[in-house]
Amino acid sequence: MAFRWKGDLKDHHVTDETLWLNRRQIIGGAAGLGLGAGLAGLAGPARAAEGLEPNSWEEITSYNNYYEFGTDKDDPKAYAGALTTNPWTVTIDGMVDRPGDYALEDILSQMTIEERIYRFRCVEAWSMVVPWNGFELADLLNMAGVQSGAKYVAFETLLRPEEMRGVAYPVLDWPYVEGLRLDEAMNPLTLLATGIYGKEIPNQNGAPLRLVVPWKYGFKSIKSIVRVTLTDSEPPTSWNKANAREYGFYSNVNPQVNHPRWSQATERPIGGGFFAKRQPTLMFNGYEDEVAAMYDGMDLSKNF
Ligand SMILES: Nc1nc2c(c(=O)[nH]1)N[C@H]1C(S)=C(S)[C@@H](COP(=O)(O)O)O[C@H]1N2
Ligand SMILES: [Mo]
Repeated sequence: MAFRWKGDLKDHHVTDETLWLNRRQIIGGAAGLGLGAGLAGLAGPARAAEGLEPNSWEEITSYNNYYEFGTDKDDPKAYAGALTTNPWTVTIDGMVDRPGDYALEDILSQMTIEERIYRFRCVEAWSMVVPWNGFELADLLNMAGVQSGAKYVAFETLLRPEEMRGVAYPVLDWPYVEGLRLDEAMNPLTLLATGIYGKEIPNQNGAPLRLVVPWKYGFKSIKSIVRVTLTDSEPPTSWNKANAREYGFYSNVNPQVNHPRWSQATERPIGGGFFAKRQPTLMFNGYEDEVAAMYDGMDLSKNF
């Protein structure tokens, strides 16, 4: 297998800048939450490359940003266990043919769960490599039937103060909201994750359903999604509302466009220790071949 169940960036810095996407079909259908048993006998990768070494389970699940549970990196692991994720309903509304409140199990029964090993780059200039399990957002949108006038997709995180100790503080304007342009949402890289390392996604990582947009800064990858709305106008996004000068709608990873308060040219790989060698940040986080065409003709320093 190209995939190794080991993550140790101390020994394996990511050097392969070529196409690395490991896209194996794992299993589809309602059994999607019980992924562990499905990992043998996978279909061959549609596109694969060596070189991306996933972080460990421990690293991925104990160094998190999920402000609904607190703003320290270890708060989500400590407090997100309070969140009830079953039953879970996702409302799909706006410009779709089949709006409604969809039970997550009904959604999963129609989706194909795959494994995707993606780079993950936070705007704070740290990074990981995560072996996600999930399905393409495009498949969910096609299930609901996107109407012709729709141009954007808006997402909303659950807001349940009795289970989310962090929302007592007005750090952000709750609920957490995010958005994508429709072509970004339909891009085959854009994933709705339900698992990590073949296990159910932990609460601190956004259970039971979180977005993963690997060429954008991590804050676009909204967690614990309860609403998906198709619209014809650019939706508000939490970090842009909090500080529009620092966080734009697009938030594509770009080593040439610095954050007003720090450089985005390099990043600190998690797992290498605090004094680990920084590594260069890649244009579109290494996914330039797959996504650059969507931004042809756009000034990326203005549309940051
Ligand atoms: N609802 C919600 N989604 C969120 C966040 C958050 O605070 N609340 N933090 C974002 C940020 S800044 C990052 S870097 C990633 C972190 O994902 P991880 O904890 O799985 O690494 O989640 C994103 N999604
Ligand atoms: Mo982030």
